[in-house]
Amino acid sequence: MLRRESRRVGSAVASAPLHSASKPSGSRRLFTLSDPSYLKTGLAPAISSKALDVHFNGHHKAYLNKTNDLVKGTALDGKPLEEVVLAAKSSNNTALFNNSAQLWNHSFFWDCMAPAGQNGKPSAALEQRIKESFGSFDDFKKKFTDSAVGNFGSGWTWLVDANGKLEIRNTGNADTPIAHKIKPLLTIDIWEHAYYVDFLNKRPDYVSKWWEVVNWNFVEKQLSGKK
Ligand code: MN3
Repeated sequence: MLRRESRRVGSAVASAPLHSASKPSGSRRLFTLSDPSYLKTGLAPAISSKALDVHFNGHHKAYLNKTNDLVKGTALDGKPLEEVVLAAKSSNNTALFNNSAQLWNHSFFWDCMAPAGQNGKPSAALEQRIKESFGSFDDFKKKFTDSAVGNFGSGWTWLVDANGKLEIRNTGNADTPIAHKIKPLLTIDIWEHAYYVDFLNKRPDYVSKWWEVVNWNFVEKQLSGKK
């Protein structure tokens, strides 16, 4: 979850999602992050605590700090993160887009996961939606996996709600569905930094294990619009 300074930032299992942004309440209006609830333990078998520490405290916080530096004193200071991402894109501010989008993407990504076995599988209602779009849940998993494994270079693979139809999309580098006004439901980070600590160059192994820690409750909440 992202909030401006002076507001507590929730965890991945708190009622408010990690990636939601709040308007500032104080005179200083920095984005802040709270630790994912599973930061200390990691997310076996997909992400060790060491890998998560590097990813969250190293990469994600670097995007946070850079975004705060870039918006400080500008017209975007104090705006919700989604607005910052869209404004950076429309003004071709590449540095701000890359950092703010990565800030958003990572917070969403942490929300998309929970310790293995906590959720297990999608609810019947969500599975039905997946079947309508992909034929079966297994077909969906295979298509999503193939997209993630085949996403060339650094980027993200997403399940999105594109005008009521569930689709799988790949984005490159920092690009994000919210920059295209498309609603993300689920994502996996396939930048090498997301899996190299645990799996070296074996992205397929990482993607395979990742399915065991998907937070289907969160995905369903995105689809229904409930927080
Ligand atoms: Mn990452």
